[in-house]
Amino acid sequence: IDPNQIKLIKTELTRFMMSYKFAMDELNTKIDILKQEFRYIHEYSPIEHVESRLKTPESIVKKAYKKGYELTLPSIKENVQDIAGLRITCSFISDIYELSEMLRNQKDIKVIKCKDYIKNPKPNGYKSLHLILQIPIFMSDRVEEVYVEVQIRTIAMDFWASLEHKIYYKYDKEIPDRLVAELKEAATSVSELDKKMENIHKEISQIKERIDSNDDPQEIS
Ligand code: 0O2
Repeated sequence: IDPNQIKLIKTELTRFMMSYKFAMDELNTKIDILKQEFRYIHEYSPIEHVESRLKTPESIVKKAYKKGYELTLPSIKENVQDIAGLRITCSFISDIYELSEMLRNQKDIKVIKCKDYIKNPKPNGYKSLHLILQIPIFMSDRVEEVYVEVQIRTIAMDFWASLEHKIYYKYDKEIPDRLVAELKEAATSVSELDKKMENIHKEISQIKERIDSNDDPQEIS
C-alpha cells in the first residue's frame, strides 16, 4: 500500500477514536459538575461513583461484525453506539431517574435512546437504566456529533451485574441452570434491598425537612 494512504488511514482512525475520548471527557466533566454542585447545595450527591471506558478498536470491529453492520467508519459511527461508555452508580433508584432528567435537560445533549431495564428487567434479572446520548464535540475544523452510552444503576444493581458478568465469562456465556436460578433469586433480593433503602432514605429526608422548618428539633421523634 502507498505509505501516504497508510498515513491518511491512520490519521482518520486516530481522529475517529479521539472524538469518542473527547465526548467521554466532556460527559465526565458534566457529571462531575452535577456531583460537586449537589454536594455544595444539598450536602448530598445522587452520584456515588463514575467509571468510563472506550471500546478497543478490536471490540468495535467484533461488535459491528457480529451485528452485521457494514465495516466502514460511517456505518460504525452510526450503528455502534457504545464506543464511549459511562457507568454511573447511585445510592437510590430515585437518584437514577433524577440524574437521567438532569442529563436530558442539558441543552447540548440529545437523548437518542432510553432502555429502562429497571422498569423492565432482562429475563436473567439484569437491571439498569441505559441512555444513548449524542453530544457535540468542537474540533479545530468541524463539529462532530458523538454517541455515548450511559448506564445508570444503584450500587446493589451494580454489585449484581458485575458478579453476573464474571460468571457469564467464566462459563463462556453458558451459565449452568442452577447458577441462573440463584442469580435470579439474588436479583430479587437486590430489588427488595433497593426498595428498603429508598424507603429509609425518604423517611430520613422527611425528618430532615421537618427539622429544617422547625425551630424546636425536640418536637420531632
Ligand atoms: P461491555 O463489555 O460491558 O461493553 P444494542 O447495541 O442496543 O443493539 P446491546 O449492545 O446488547 O444491543 O445493548 P444493551 O442491551 O443496552 O446492553 C449494553 C450493555 O449493557 C452491555 O454491553 C453490558 O455492559 C450491559 N448489559 C446488558 N445486559 C446485561 C446483562 O444481562 N448482564 C450484565 N452484567 N450486563 C449487561 P456489552 O457490549 O455486552 O459489553
